[in-house]
Amino acid sequence: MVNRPFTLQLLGPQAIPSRYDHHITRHLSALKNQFHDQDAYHDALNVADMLLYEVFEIRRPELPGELLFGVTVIHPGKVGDEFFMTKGHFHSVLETAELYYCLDGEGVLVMESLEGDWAVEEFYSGSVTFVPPRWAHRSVNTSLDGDLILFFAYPAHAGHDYKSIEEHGFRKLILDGGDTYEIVDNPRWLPPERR
Ligand code: M6P
Ligand code: ZN
Repeated sequence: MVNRPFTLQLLGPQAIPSRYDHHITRHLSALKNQFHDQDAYHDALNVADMLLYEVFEIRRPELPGELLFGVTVIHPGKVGDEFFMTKGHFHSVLETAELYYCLDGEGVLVMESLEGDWAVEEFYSGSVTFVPPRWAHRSVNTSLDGDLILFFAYPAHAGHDYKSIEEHGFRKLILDGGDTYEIVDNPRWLPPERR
């Protein structure tokens, strides 16, 4: 990799970077056991393995001091009454933070610490959200009208740890409450000391 400064442009309505190294697409099948209405999940999956979100990543060496960054586009939609969302993860290197800059759309970042503390912060065009080290994070598009478009950056050696979220989900679910979204308890979640 050539170690020279560079500039990118975020092009088009989805702010796709003018150059990226990795295009990750996540479909419904990648979020097994995550949506609380499992009947709605399997019904939807029987119709089509829909594209929920995509990540355009600018790759850098996965070394301390480097940054990984890019744009995530979460498409609008629901499974049952639960909005489309990312899988969510802890960082494998727990002592690493992450930064999000919302380019367009409406949504929330659901977070929780290893100790079970939780937070929900709103995304809106121009908002910047800081994820502290040791907090898992999941982005949710709470609008049914358009994409949620997020620029992100985090230390390149952080890595993704999906295991505990795949098993227990997040402590809080984000559901469509009609006029607005609702934050409700996830019945499948277990406090860390009971796992
Ligand atoms: C953010 C970043 C990426 C991540 C993406 C999708 O934009 O945190 O590193 O890959 O969201 O989230 P997930 O990996 O949980 O599917
Ligand atoms: Zn992350």
